[in-house]
Amino acid sequence: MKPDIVALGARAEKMIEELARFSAQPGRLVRLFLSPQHRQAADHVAGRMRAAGLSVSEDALGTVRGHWPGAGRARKPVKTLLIGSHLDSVIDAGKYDGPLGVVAGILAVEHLARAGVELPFAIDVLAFGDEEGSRFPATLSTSAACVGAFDRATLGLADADGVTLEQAIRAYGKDPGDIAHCAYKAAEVEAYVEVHIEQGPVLEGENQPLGVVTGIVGQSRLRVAVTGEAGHAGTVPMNMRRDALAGAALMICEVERIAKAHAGMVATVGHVEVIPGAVNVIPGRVQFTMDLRSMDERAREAALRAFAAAAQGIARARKLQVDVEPFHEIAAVDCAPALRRTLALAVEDLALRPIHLASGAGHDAQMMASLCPSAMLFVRCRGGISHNPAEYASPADMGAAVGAIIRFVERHAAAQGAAMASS
Ligand code: HGY
Ligand code: MN
Ligand code: MN
Repeated sequence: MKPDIVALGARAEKMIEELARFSAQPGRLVRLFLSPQHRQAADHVAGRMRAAGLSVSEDALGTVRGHWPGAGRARKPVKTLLIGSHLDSVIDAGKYDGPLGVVAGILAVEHLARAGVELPFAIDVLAFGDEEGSRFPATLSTSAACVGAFDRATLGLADADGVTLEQAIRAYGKDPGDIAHCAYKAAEVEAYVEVHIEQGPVLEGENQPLGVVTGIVGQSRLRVAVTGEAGHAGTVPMNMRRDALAGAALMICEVERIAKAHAGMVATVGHVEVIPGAVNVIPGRVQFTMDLRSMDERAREAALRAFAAAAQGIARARKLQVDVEPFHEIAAVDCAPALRRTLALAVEDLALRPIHLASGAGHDAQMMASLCPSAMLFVRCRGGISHNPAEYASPADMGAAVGAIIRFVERHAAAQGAAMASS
């Protein structure tokens, strides 16, 4: 049964709109890990999974898992192909970043089930809840639990209201003691594939709807605290000041200079807090975050060392104290070559030209790659805009993505010589 990608695109758009309603704030999309809005979105996704013929469960960190046996009459235990993405969002987010991958997985499996396609593996569609790290100063915790790499030290991390991750898990109705049971065994898993809006301008520039991801950048997130001395803005002579913000400003310029000095590297200072933050007080303390990314691991490590040295030098010259605290680190990963080839063939089956590109954004696929071969399919992003309510993927492109995932699954199964599409 050939998928109707126009109809699939329209349904994807409708499901995306349905999920976009679950936000903590009117007028903008804010959906944080283990929040009431996460609960609403998870329940909605569970309903859509059941309607698609999947059996639904939820693990100890709230990941919704839709299971389709797929393997029909296979007698021997089969592996499971994982298709997923995340439901949580950044603050004032676009509505496609994350949900598109969950919706695409549900629609693809629903089509395969209704077409009676028999596969040599089962499929789990996964809706993760913590890819963005918008609530707690950690990220990828739900996919980390699925690969058996959850860091229990993060249970003590607190959100902006002082609620710890452990308290939030319990308030969500789960038991942190069960997190170990979230993990898949590597021997049970076939592969992981994720559909995601590109969040960049490459596909639009190539005038193509779909891209096959070659690899995902390595990432370091740090908190930098600069301590000087608060003082009266009118009475302290300039040469006697220990102005934490003036020092931090020079350090932030170093972030930009160092990133520009390394090809392909990006670095961002996204949050700055000035204390006490009064117009007539010399800032006594500044805290800022730093997000540094590169496909080149050695360059990323060298850049971190260069920044630490520069920050210490500025602090010494201005009699300030600077503390640099890494709080998130994940290595660059290459997507599995065999899966990339199958994805590219699946895109060509739709008479489209697959574009091969790296991901500057982090994804759950980066974590899943430590468990099994992993790959990503990107969907064209209007203007390359993301982490912004203007983010947009067209129904036609989303339909093509679902069609490509359907073909990917069939090709992957056929490659094992076991697919038996029903008539
Ligand atoms: O920051 C990222 O790259 C992802 O959107 N969390
Ligand atoms: Mn995302
Ligand atoms: Mn994101």
